[in-house]
Amino acid sequence: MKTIITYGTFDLFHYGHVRLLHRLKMLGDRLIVGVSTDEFNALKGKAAFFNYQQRAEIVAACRHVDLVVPETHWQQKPQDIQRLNVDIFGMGNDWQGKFDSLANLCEVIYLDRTGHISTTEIKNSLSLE
Ligand code: C2G
Repeated sequence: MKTIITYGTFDLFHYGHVRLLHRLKMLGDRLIVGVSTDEFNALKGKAAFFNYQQRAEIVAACRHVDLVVPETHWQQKPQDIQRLNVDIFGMGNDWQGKFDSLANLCEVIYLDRTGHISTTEIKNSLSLE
């Protein structure tokens, strides 16, 4: 059983998120997603439209996702990797290199972001209407 983990806010869930989760799931058998809590988002300087419960519900409904866990702080990743027997940690490449320190615990990979879509772009285009 090969387990992959990724983390994020996943606000206004869109096809860029789906394509990342789909590609990650194709690398193994079980995909776990750490969804950032509202408190952690505040630490990241992000204000999500949907709250944690709503975002977690949406991500959990994605057919590529097997388990959702809360992401409450930056330093939880090593414990999650060990506790959940993770084989691969994956993120979009806007995070390229940022989590290489986890390579002593599992494989670390960065996948290309999907172009021309982001939560910020969605919000901006809606505010122009
Ligand atoms: N993503 C993507 N393509 C996009 C938009 C996002 O591949 N067009 C990926 C990002 O690279 C990230 C994931 O989708 O890996 C979630 O993106 P965000 O919700 O913006 O997450 P972020 O704020 O980057 O939080 O500890 C890690 C952080 O919680 C990541």
